[in-house]
Amino acid sequence: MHASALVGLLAFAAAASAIPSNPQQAHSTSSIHNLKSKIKNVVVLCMENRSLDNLLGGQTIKGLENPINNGPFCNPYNVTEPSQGHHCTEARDYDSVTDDPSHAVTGNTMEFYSNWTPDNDLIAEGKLLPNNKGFIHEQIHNYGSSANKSVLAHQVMNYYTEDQVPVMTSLVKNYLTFNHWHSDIAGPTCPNRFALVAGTSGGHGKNDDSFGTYAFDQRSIFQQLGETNHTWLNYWDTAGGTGPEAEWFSWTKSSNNSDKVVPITQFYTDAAKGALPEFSYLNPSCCGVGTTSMHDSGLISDGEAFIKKVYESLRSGPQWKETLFILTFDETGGFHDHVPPPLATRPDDLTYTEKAANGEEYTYEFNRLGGRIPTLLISPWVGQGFVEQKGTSNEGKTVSYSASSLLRTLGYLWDFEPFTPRVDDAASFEHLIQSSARKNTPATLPSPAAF
Ligand SMILES: *[C@@H]1O[C@H](CO)[C@@H](O)[C@H](O)[C@H]1NC(C)=O
Ligand SMILES: *[C@@H]1O[C@H](CO)[C@@H](O)[C@H](O)[C@H]1NC(C)=O
Ligand SMILES: *[C@@H]1O[C@H](CO)[C@@H](O)[C@H](O)[C@H]1NC(C)=O
Ligand SMILES: *[C@@H]1O[C@H](CO)[C@@H](O)[C@H](O)[C@H]1NC(C)=O
Ligand SMILES: *[C@H]1O[C@H](CO)[C@@H](O)[C@H](O)[C@H]1NC(C)=O
Repeated sequence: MHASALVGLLAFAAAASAIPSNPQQAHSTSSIHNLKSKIKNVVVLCMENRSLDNLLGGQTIKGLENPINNGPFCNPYNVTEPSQGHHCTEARDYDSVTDDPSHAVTGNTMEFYSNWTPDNDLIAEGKLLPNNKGFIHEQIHNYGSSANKSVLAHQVMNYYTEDQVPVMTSLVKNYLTFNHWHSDIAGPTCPNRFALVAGTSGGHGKNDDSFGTYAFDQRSIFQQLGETNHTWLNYWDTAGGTGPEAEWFSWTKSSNNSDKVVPITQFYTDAAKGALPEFSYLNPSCCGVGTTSMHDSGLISDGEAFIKKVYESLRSGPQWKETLFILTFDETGGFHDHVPPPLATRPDDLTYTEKAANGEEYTYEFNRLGGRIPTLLISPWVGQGFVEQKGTSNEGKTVSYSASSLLRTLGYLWDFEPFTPRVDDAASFEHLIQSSARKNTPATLPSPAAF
């Protein structure tokens, strides 16, 4: 065993509040075999725009690094003028925030580096590290002329308490939560959703007009499964707002698979009948009052109601005992998280350039991840109340998980090679599947709390 793998294993054992009965090694023949023998259906639900410290900041479970366990964490109002005051993470957040924090590439860059246009060479050499101190500054820059600065600081720094998000709290206590899962792209929604299903955003750094038009010729998980006779459906909320990702790829249209994009109402009936495909990809609705993604101006409690409905449909359906439900988010939405995003392997040689708020051009080289996002594994085959720390790359390096970890792991389940170098170097998580099924998974989740 590699020394680094041993260290990883020790850290893993020390951090765990409940150790799974078979803590196997990632990327090993035995863990892959175990995954393939237990899991027949994978369900992925990608919600919108919440950081780990924001949504799970009040979860008291051991091993989760967040404001209630390790904070408070503070940001200045102004990164160059500390005398203008600061705000530290506090319990209790809003059910809905109307001043949508920036999650553009350069907005994210300010949030992480206190600078819209940092020196990329220093970043790549590891000489310039992010400190996650620019969240309030960016919010005040965008909204400070018309809004109360103290309110703006609360919006990006505060966190949800366990009783504000009872559905998430129950899932954290009953299933497996990643402590170090980052979005793949330090930018907004669509590039992150692209990377989640294709291992790259194809050089896209903003939600441009090419999304939704079958424009991309990158290989997606949909094409991969379709060409190898695995079944899939992209269930989407026809109210719209996110995805449906399958409609972003030229293959879906040219291979006549557009009919695999179906309304989310069919998900509930398929789950009840035991007719879910091997891969179900779910799109919540976005953005605004009455939508389900948790994207701000939509209610957190409406997002919780949606997650509860998806969970209970799976839990009461005949396929539950072979199902792995992965609940994740696209990106942090500009909400504070205190863990600096690490560097990561570039997926390809593409770059993305945009004009920053200081008037300068900034080029993002896709060589670093975005902030931490909540990601949970939900299945009778995962540990109860388990917090996973960092993972292991195929070469035995200890690395943070990211959206690419999904494709790395699905490649083991359904026999395909990593789509990009980023996916190749990602930590997989098939070793978190246990060898025996739990019998104590809750049939229902608590009701969401509107506030
Ligand atoms: C920060 O302070 C500087 C210097 O006073 C000022 O020019 C800048 O506009 C301030 N930025 C924000 C976001 O308040
Ligand atoms: C801003 O909001 C805070 C509450 O967070 C309040 O105490 C303060 O009076 C407000 N300031 C102004 C100028 O309205
Ligand atoms: C998929 O199924 C088709 C039709 O039955 C068959 O011709 C093809 O060889 C199969 N492909 C794979 C990769 O199994
Ligand atoms: C897709 O459907 C069209 C129209 O029915 C047909 O002409 C074409 O051959 C189909 N393509 C594939 C890849 O099956
Ligand atoms: C969140 O999602 C919206 C809608 O897709 C998108 O416009 C935005 O860039 C994302 N990020 C934030 C911080 O809202």
